[in-house]
Amino acid sequence: MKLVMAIVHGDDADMLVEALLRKEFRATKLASSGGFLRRSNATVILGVDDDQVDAALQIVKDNCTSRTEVVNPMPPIMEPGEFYLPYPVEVQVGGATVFVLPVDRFERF
Ligand code: 2BA
Repeated sequence: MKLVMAIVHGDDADMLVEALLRKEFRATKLASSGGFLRRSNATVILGVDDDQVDAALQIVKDNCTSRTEVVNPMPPIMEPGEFYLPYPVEVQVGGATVFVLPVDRFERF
């Protein structure tokens, strides 16, 4: 068994979970936020049999879209009289960042 952890855009998470459930995967959606952008995203975790990992990843791929986000960089520490004109920077956020981990043991009580 494997644990698939997919960090996805918040706007894609519900559709992804629905698509997974339609194919009879079990999934949990956790609220999370990215360390770099500090914006909320979602982490979808699912325990799957080894031979179902590729099918699960395909559903993630089909339901998650990459996006361009605009970030306003933090202004530097300024000396009196210095002038700083902040300009927004574009960052490409992937459709999904996925980790596949081995599961030592799985129980449902
Ligand atoms: P964030 O950390 O908010 O990162 C959002 C996007 O900002 C990243 O998209 C990447 O394009 C850019 N970025 C991140 N760190 C950067 C840096 N140090 N310098 C320049 N640009 C940077 P993705 O790579 O698609 O990541 C989307 C989200 O997936 C991340 O949100 C984070 O929540 C998660 N993530 C990505 N890689 C991860 C990793 N190795 N471990 C844990 N979480 C990860």
